[in-house]
Amino acid sequence: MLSPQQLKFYRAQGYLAVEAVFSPAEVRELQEVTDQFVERSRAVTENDAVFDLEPSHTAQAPRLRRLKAPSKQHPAYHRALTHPKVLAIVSQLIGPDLACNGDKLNLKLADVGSPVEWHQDWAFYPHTNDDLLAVGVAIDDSTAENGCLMVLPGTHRGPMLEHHQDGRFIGAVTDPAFKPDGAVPVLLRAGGISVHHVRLLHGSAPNRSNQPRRLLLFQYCAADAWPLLPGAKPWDTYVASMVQGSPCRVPRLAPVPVRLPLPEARFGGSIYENQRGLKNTLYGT
Ligand SMILES: O=C(O)CCC(=O)C(=O)O
Repeated sequence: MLSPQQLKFYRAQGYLAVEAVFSPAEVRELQEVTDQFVERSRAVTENDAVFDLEPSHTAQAPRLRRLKAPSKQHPAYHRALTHPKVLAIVSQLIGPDLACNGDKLNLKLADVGSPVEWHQDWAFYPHTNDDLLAVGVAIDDSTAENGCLMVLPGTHRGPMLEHHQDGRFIGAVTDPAFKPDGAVPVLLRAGGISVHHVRLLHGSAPNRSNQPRRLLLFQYCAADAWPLLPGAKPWDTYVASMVQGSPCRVPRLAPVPVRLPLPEARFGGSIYENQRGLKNTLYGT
C-alpha cells in the first residue's frame, strides 16, 4: 500500500516509483517469457497485431520493439496486470472500480532500443474524466543509460499540448518551443513499478547501453471514465476489460482539457509508427 507521503507526491508530481512490487521469482518468469517472445519474433518480418519490430530487425538478429497487448499473449503478463499489489496501489490512486484500457511491452533492447518522443497519453485516449494512469513494470533495471522513462513533474495539472503536425495526429508534442527542461528520470530496479498520470508529459531516450530495458506498461482507468472517441469502447469490450470492481454506465464528467487525436495519424499500429516523420524530434527519431 502507498503511504500518505507517496499519495501526496503522486498528486503533486503526477508520477511515482515504487520498488520491489514484484518478487524476484515473478521478475524471472517475466524475463523468461519475454525472451521467448523475442525468439518467436525471428519468424516475423513485418509489424502485425502482436509484434512491432525495430527497423533493423532480422531473423538472425531479432529486434522486437514492442509486444502488443501482452496480457492477451501470455498468462504471466495477465497475472502481472491483475497482480494484487499493483491493483491495491492503483485503487488508492483512482478508486476501486478499474478497467484496463490498453497494455504493451516496450522492449528497448540493448544498443538499439528506439526512443519514445515526448507526449501525453491523454492525447491518444481522452476520456470523460482523467482518472487514468499507466503502470510500468520494470522487467530489467531501468537506468538513464538504457533509456528509462523520463517525466516532467507537475505537468499533469497543466495544459493539453498540441500533438498534431500538418493537420494530422502524430502522437508527440509538436510545439517547436517545447523543451523538457526539468525532466526527471524514473529509475527502477527490476520488480519495481512506475506510475504516471495520463496527462503527465513523458518520453524516453534511445537505449545507448548494452543492457536491455524492458518495461511492461498497463493502462488503468476508473470504471466511470468513458472514452470520448466515438465507438472506442463497445459495452462487451468494456465489461471484459474490468480488472476489479463493477462496470458503470453513468460516466463521470470532469472539466478536463481535450484535443481529439483526429484526423488519425498517418502511420498506425504503435506509438513508434505514429511518431514517424515528426519534425520536432528531441531524440532523433
Ligand atoms: O517505453 C517508454 O519508456 C515510454 C513508453 C510510452 O510512453 C508509451 O509507450 O506510451
